[in-house]
Amino acid sequence: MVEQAPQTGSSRGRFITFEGGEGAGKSTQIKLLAERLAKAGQATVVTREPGGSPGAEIIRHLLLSGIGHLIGGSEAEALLFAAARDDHVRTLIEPALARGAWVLCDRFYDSTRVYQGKLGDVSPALLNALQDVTIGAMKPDLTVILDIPVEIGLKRAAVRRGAEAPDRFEGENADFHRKLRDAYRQIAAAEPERCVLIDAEGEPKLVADRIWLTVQDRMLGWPQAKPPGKPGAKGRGKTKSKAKARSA
Ligand code: Z5A
Repeated sequence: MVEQAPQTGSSRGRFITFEGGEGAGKSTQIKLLAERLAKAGQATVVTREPGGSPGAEIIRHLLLSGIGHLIGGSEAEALLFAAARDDHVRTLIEPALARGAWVLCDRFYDSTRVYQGKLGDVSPALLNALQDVTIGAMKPDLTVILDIPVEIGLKRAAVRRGAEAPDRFEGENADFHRKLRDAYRQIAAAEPERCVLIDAEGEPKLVADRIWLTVQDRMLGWPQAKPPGKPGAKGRGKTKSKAKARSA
């Protein structure tokens, strides 16, 4: 966890989650958004799942080693992810939001829905029950889904990994990653109020500009300039602000 700026104000903070397939650039983009929010005077907490709190980081080691899957398949994994999330939400996310910080989280429950649900065949009933217990009504204010062709994402991840062995999830084949991408696109289409699908191809700064426009429009209530990466589209991106006040 990294706290980027001193706390200001007393209202409840904003909760943004980042999702996407392998190598989509979530960590890179969270860092860039945290820097921009800090410059805008917002206190931000950067965190991740699985992990983010001391207890959840211990469970992270088990999960990435593949032991959860080995003992009980996707259901056991879903239970372990839920245990980690429960600790993370209670000890880190809720307190940070309560003191008015923005929380930027690398993966959250959409990852469970996609990896353990869509790809692991864990039943919606179990997933819903786990979601009720771990997060209740505390849904993210915004979920940024980074969308990238599978081959590009896998190439990026391989470069970053270097000589290290792939973990339990990185070791899956290209077909798995294609289904993953489809599943995330379906979530984005089904929940447009909460989710935004962002084209994650291009230089990190360009992708960061795309995300920043959405954050300004949906959460800061600032008018948009022009959508980056679309020369000649000046002014087309102007929309009425959808900024919503989050109850304290
Ligand atoms: N999982 C699950 O199954 N169920 C759950 O409920 C949860 C998680 C919460 C956690 O892996 C695994 O747990 C995850 C799903 C599962 N498995 N997978 N795969 P993790 O935390 O170790 O890693 P990750 O979340 O998958 O992250 P990632 O995909 O490996 O990386 P990323 O954060 O999306 O990307 P990055 O680190 O920012 O960038 C990757 C490389 O690309 C790096 O070298 C960057 O410098 C480079 N990069 C980034 N952006 C760009 C651009 N724009 N151009 C060129 N190069 C770039």
